[in-house]
Amino acid sequence: MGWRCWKGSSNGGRDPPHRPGEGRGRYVNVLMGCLKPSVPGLRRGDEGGMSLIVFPAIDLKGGQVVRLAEGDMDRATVYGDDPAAQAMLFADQGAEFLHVVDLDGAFAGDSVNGEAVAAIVERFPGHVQLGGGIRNREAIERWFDLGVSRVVIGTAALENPELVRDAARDFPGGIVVAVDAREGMVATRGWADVSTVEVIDLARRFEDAGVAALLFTDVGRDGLLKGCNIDATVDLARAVRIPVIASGGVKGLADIHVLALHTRDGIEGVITGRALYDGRLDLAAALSVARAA
Ligand code: AMZ
Repeated sequence: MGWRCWKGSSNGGRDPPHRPGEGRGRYVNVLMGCLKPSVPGLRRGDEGGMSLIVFPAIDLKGGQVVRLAEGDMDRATVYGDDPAAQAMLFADQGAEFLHVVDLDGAFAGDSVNGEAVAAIVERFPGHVQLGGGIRNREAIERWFDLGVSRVVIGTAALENPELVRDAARDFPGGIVVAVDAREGMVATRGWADVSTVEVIDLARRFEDAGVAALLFTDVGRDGLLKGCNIDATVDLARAVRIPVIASGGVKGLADIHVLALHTRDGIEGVITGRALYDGRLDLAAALSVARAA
């Protein structure tokens, strides 16, 4: 099999995404620990895994590491031109998981920063979660083949839900659905389009599909350091049985701390970008707070 998400081999067949032996046990444990109490036989915390996953973010635009404000490509701050080096910096600070977005890809509907993604996957010793422009089966399989651990699907989740359902069935643990919200409504195509579908409705469509997680981003806060929209994130997590990853607006350690207190509600992780790059949030401290809660 060419794919490399973590379902499929040991313990009922899960095997590592791409680096044999590295981190796989922890990731599987974390994921198992994130299943909510309503899932029979697998109660969160049974394995002792209550940590919030902190995903440092690397957003790619034109091969560079950037942060946008509210997803606007014209409001990009460039933080570097060596994405793989940035990934290694995060690894050096203790990151085991990375969230990578191909921003050009999200707008174009196909991979644009593939070379940079490949370089990151090649050098980052942990697990890479990738989104942006992944809209068909071929793209999904290509990224798993390359060593990506989880793929994030946003636009296609709204426009082609069968793609997500089939992939979630075939690559258990490997598919994350992005629910990007502009004032509660689902935004797609680089957040340039806003649909008439409410976030919660989109989330519920995948309730029984076997997706690994929902990635909830409050677009109106993204890159603005306003603080994460904890209430909306927790509401979503409580409304579905799928683990939820919080994103958008994280400004400091307090966000991490509060989200970590909500792991029992189904919050699996948090994505943070600008706060790290601007030096407002220390990654090692965030990882430590996330583990301690
Ligand atoms: O910042 C943006 N304009 C943006 C962004 N960060 N647009 C899309 N995305 C991210 C989503 C998700 O992770 O949060 O890209 C992914 C979805 O891409 P797609 O191509 O599947 O809709």
